[in-house]
Amino acid sequence: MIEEIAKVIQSSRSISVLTGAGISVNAGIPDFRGEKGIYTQGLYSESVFDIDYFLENPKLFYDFAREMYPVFEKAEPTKAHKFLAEIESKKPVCIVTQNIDFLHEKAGSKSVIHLHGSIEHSHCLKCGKHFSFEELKNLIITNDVPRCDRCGGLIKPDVVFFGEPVLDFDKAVHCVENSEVFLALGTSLEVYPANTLVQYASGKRILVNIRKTQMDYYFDFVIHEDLDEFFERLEDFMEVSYE
Ligand code: CNA
Repeated sequence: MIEEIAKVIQSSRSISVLTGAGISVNAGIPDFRGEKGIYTQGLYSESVFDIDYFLENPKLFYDFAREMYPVFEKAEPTKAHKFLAEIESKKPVCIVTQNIDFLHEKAGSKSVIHLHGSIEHSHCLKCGKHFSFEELKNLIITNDVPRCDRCGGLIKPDVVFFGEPVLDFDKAVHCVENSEVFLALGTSLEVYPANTLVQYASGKRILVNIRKTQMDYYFDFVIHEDLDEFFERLEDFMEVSYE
């Protein structure tokens, strides 16, 4: 099957990709629902990422952020991230990511839609003042809940919490509808509306996820494997190296 996938990717004129937390697990960032995921291990509950809960009790989210920001900062792109960046230098590739890290950009990808926002920026909910990743990271080291130095308002990272609308969904649909191949990588396909993008794909659909998902049957090719191992193997069937 992998030989066929290599051919499909190689001969396509354009590719769209939906990535999920699984693509960053080998970079040291835990996912939600995987084997060692944040939910699976019971480390944090879904309410940490719920907007109503955050507005009432932001401390819980910031306890999580205090632990995770240094991990996000240190993380380096995986083989899978690098593969996608490299292939974009050869043909149009648009990435729709559910991830809030910036590993696609760190790997060199240019066309990235962050459906769920990113932790790169934050802003004050009262006066709108902008804070960089670095500024917020420093603020959360010394404060339980970081407050705006201009007006005292609550600062919120520009990530989409449960209960908030996703960003750029129209752009994501356009990108998926207009590509010849659709890849879904490292996602449980349980989060709406990102999981509905599968249905917009008109060309070949390829899923690589270490575990079975509830949407496997939508795909022409399904591989249950670690992503980096998959791309390592795929490379043997492609004409170029993606290191
Ligand atoms: P998810 O529901 O946690 O699913 C991740 C999937 O990846 C699971 O099915 C795993 O089995 C699979 N997986 C884990 N490791 C690998 C691997 N090495 N190779 C292949 N597959 C693997 O995450 P989704 O992205 O589907 O759900 C969307 C949520 C997760 C979004 O709201 C994200 O913001 C959120 N999230 C993002 C990050 C990040 O930015 N890196 C981290 C954790 C959660």
